[in-house]
Amino acid sequence: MTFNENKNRIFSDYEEIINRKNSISDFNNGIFLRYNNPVLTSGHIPPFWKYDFCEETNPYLMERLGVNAVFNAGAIYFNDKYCLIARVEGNDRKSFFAIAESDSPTEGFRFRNHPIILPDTCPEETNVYDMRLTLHEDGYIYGVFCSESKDINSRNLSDACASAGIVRTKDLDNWERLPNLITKSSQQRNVTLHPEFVDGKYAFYTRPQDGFIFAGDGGGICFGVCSDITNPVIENEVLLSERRYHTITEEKNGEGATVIKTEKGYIHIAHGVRNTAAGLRYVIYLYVTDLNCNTKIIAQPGGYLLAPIGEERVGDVSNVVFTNGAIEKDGNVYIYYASSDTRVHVASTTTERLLDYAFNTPKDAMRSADCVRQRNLLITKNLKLLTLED
Ligand code: M1P
Repeated sequence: MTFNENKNRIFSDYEEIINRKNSISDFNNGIFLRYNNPVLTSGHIPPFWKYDFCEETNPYLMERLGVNAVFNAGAIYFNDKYCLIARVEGNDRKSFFAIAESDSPTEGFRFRNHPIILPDTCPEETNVYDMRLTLHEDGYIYGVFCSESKDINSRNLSDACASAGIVRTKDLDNWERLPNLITKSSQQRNVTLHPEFVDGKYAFYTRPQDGFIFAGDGGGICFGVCSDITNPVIENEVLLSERRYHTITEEKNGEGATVIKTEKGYIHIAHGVRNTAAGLRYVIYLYVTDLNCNTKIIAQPGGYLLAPIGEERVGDVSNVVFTNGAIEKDGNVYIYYASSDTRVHVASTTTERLLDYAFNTPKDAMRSADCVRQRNLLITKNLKLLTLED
């Protein structure tokens, strides 16, 4: 194959991926729909981000800067487009942010020509990832993300520090960097900004943690406020969605997409983590908070909303589903979730279905004996309805 033939092949393979139609999969639990293709993969990365297309300097047409994975995308509907700000991870393990947009919520996402240039204000910052996008009532779109640096107090090469970086924009082109969030916890990840002022203050969902990987004494997802977003300090974090023994949040949890406001409460789509002999397992769960009291949970179905299945279970960090972005438009909800730190999928549903799920799914009964009682109530009711013999 000549250089030019090879180049044409690379671009036509890329266009085929971008223009691939998506279709609803056979999965059906009444709560949400899954789609057959991921909406973003490393194949969606423009070839000119990876190859040097100059025949003189790259006669073998090699990838010079490969991309390993595209995952954990923040999401927003902006200027009539569904916009995803994905975590793009190079072969060198460093992540950066890039915007992919489409007229459709479920297919056709194309990255803009350049990744986002974040103001480089923290010399110690080594890696950035997992941006949550919030259109705040102050008029800005905020991006809150994990800013990671080496733990200089530890001799262990793998010890790192996570904190919450904050940027804001009005056009998704020009980004202003604010100082990292300060809380009493030594580390923070999965921090998400609430879209409205609460008592005149900016409000955040946080996830305090003692160490980089494990939450330690961090009890779960917390809520805290700060008066000045340009000097963001949270003095007091109130525990909101707690980790509990022998549940899907036993090891840790974290706020996901920015909350969706409904007439019945704020819908939160978060992740929960348990430990297993095969490593950590990440699932997505849902809870609802009171419109008049941000620290009061008014619905929390037992168990998970969405867990990894099929190819979702395999990737760089297997057995993981993770969301940091959802878009609600005209009552339809698109949950963008990544699988196994490798690719981004979409699940579609409606606010009506999510509220039905939230308020009518039994709570976690917490003990096997109570769970079987709970299930038997359902079975007995159904046997009568289905006129089956008991
Ligand atoms: O590897 C799974 C996820 O692990 C982290 O999430 P958490 O802080 O809850 O453990 C994040 O690094 C996330 O990016 C990643 O997908």
